[in-house]
Amino acid sequence: MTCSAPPSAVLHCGNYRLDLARPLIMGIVNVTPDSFSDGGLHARTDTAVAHARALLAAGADILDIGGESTRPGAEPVPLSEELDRVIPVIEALAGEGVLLSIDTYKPEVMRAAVAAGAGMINDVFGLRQPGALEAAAGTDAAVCVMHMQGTPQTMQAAPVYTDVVAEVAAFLSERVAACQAAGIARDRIVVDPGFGFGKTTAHNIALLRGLGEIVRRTGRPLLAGLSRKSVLGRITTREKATDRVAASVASGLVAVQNGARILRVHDVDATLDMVRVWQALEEAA
Ligand code: 7PM
Repeated sequence: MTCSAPPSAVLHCGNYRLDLARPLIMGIVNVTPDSFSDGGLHARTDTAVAHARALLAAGADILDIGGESTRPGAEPVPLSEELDRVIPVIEALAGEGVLLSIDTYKPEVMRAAVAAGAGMINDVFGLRQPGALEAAAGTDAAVCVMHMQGTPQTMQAAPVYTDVVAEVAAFLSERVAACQAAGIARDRIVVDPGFGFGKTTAHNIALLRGLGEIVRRTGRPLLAGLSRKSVLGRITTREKATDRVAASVASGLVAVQNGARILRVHDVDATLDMVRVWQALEEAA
């Protein structure tokens, strides 16, 4: 089931229109409990907002704000705790003139985040949790639907695919159809193969090589999240996530060359340099 239409160049995200003619950079903002000082809610909000502003200054086009409820291997965070983490950060950044994305799979967090100013919903469960599709459809935000085999608690135990590229493409096509059936217009939808979410090293490599096929089959703009991931640690033998910046940029370039239009990254500055190099070569073509 192929779709020959090119991914639309403009993504509708609430009041924002995102031009995807060039690859965009989504900076990661984790709102996590402060492990250094017990500074409480205000200190945590301030730390996250300061980090977000630094990512903006470095050239981020989108900020992805997460309360750490969807990290691989992580235990779920209670709803009230997740709201307490992310909503104050979204409120503080809502006037900055940048697209804010909420990283959540909980319908209540989606609604509250969009009400507070988020224009994109990033759901690692691909809007499969009860009520998530309806919650997203009830907003005018863009949605990023991601593929994951299993759950964050179990997914890395023993991932199995016959043809990982075909299966991820089929899953994402089904989720795009489900979104549209729920009333989410096609021009609001982004797809994501979910690097590291129920995938071995070989699966991740096959997906990176096959990104173009996923773009063609889904007919939607593709977001790639490879930044500092453990697959890059295994390939490079870099144990510390912060030592994986070069590998992140290298894999990001391959993703862009294979059709990715949004890169979800920690290292916005290095990623922007890469995108500029790629762009200079594109413009000379
Ligand atoms: C530990 C391991 C902590 C992995 C955090 C992670 C994606 C995402 C994440 C992605 C989209 C991370 C991941 N990854 N959302 N959320 N795509 N759309 O590296 O690949 O931040 S959590």
